[in-house]
Amino acid sequence: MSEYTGKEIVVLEGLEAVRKRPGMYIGSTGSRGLHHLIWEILDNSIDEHLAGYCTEINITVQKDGGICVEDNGRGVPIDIHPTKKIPTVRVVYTILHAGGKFGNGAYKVSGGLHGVGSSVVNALSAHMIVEVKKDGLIYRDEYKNGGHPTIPLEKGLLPSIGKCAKSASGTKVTFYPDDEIFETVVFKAEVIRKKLKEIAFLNKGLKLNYKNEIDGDERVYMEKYGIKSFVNYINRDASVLHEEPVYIEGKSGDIEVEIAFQYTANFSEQINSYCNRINVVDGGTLVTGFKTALTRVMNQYARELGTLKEKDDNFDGKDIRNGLVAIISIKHPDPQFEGQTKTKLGNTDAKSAVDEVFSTEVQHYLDKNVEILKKILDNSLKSYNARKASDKARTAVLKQLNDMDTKSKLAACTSKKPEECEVYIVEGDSAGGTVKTARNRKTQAVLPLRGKILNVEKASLEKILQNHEIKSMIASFGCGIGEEFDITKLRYDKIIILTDADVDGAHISTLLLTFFYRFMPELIYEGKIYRGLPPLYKVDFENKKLESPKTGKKAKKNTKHSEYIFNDIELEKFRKNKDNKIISIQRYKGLGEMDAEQLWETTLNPESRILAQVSISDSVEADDITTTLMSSNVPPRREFIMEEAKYATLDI
Ligand code: TSJ
Repeated sequence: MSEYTGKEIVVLEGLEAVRKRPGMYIGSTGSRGLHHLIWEILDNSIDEHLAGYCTEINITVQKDGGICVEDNGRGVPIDIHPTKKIPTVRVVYTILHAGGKFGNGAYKVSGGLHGVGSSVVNALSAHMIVEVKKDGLIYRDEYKNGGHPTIPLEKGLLPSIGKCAKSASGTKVTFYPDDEIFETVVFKAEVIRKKLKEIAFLNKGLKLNYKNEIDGDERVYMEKYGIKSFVNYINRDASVLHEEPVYIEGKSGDIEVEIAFQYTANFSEQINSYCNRINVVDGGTLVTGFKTALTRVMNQYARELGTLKEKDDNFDGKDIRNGLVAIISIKHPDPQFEGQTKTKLGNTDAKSAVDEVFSTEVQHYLDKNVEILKKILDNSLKSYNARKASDKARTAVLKQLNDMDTKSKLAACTSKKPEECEVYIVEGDSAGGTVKTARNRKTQAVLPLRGKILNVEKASLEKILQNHEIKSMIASFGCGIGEEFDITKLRYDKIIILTDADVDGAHISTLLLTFFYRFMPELIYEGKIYRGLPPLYKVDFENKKLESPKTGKKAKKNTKHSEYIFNDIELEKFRKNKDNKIISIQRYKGLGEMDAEQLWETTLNPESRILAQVSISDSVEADDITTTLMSSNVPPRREFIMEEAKYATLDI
């Protein structure tokens, strides 16, 4: 113990500061902060990989609550630190801001703590052990209660605790988060797995061996094709214009550039960018370089191949990025992160490096893969034409809309108070007719649609705006579309889609929802869209236990009842109920089979109908990627969710 000098006490005061204000260093002392500890330790091994010395990392969630990270890099230096006069490894662990300041010219991951992570983790751990393998020997250092070393030094050096193969080297860290600091010290397997998947995508060829001793799970994360696989993963459910993502790599000066991209049939664009494996959420120079180069190269090709004629304007960048999914990953020796949240890359040399590498390499690639080039140009041309047509079409259509009311088949309601009005959009003229008879004329309007409605994902804007059904809807709602949309002008409190309960009906309602989502998304966000749920069955039955509809008393003998049933599960439950003696089951094939009275009772009457409100939710998959990976520049996968407002079947 005599070896501990006054200096070390000052050192530990540094770590004490971390323990006093943990939030300042790791964001929070909740679950998020807890997991941050692992990322901080892992970052060191990933740095070692980036420096070219580490190919494999083992990550173990231990039964005793510890986390063990072990790499096969060079091993943290154990020699005496030139100024601190203690082993470098102990400097790394006990001196705040000491991390990453040794070594030479390697790419530094500046994920949050700029290399100070290891001492912060130590400060917030009840117990931490580090083992270094180097030159045939194993060294061990150990700390307790927030960074207090327990192992006495010998002549300023760590004693070796054993031998290993001469060729072996690496660093192994085991730490136990301090439960006096953290609100929870329980690690979540799924959070760790997601992070490892992200790391694997961004570090092509790096092998991550994950082992969870608590649930017995063991996995290997390794992506041989790196960001190319990442693009495949993002597009796993999308319809793609070319099977293989395009992959480009190259170097400009000391900046390394890697880009993978693939076109989908979607109308959105998604560009994720990373600098030194850190997600640059707000893009910056590396994204600008990519966009500039892509636009220039594609316009050049479009002229050469005659996709654009002499009289035509150039493609807009947006035309070319329609449907694009791209990952840009660069390595930069001195990244400058800008903006309030430090999530935008500022280095101008990153822009020129990406531009240079991308434009050169993508041309090599596309010259050899002309069929992909043609698909991209064709896709850009569609967007270009739609854009040109839409400016004209939009003005023309909006002018027409004013006198549409009379021409459309809308059966308006008499009330003009939006808060009490609703409009039923009904599949087919005949069902529409019945709804018109059955409805409450004061508050319920009806808009019958003929046949299938246009798929707005597949049609040009010009075509969409000429479509009669779509024009009818725009005119009836009264709130415009797109940029001119104004929800305060909406004439109805509820827009209710009513289709047959069959495959065609489901298809029509999906097409309608897609139209709303693309052109009037606020209607969905504001909860204005509903689906009416017509019953599937009407069951006539007897049941002694039920009260008599007339007297309200329990019936002495079997009493006849009718019940509408809205789905097969309900029907099954009904059948299993031994008290029910079923007389007959009528299956409704469509709305048209009900008479006006039945339709009112089951589907229109606000007192007894069942509505499902449509909302939009991010669909989260069990093994999907974390928020860091799919961060704010990435539109999450969206899906329509119907929430049934009322489940009960109704007794009549
Ligand atoms: F820092 C730490 F303790 F958190 C930690 C560091 C944890 C883990 C799991 C691994 C590491 C780590 C550090 N792995 N590999 C390294 N490499 C170095 O620190 C190192 C080794 C040699 C040289 C050199 O210039 O010779 C330079 C460095 C940065």
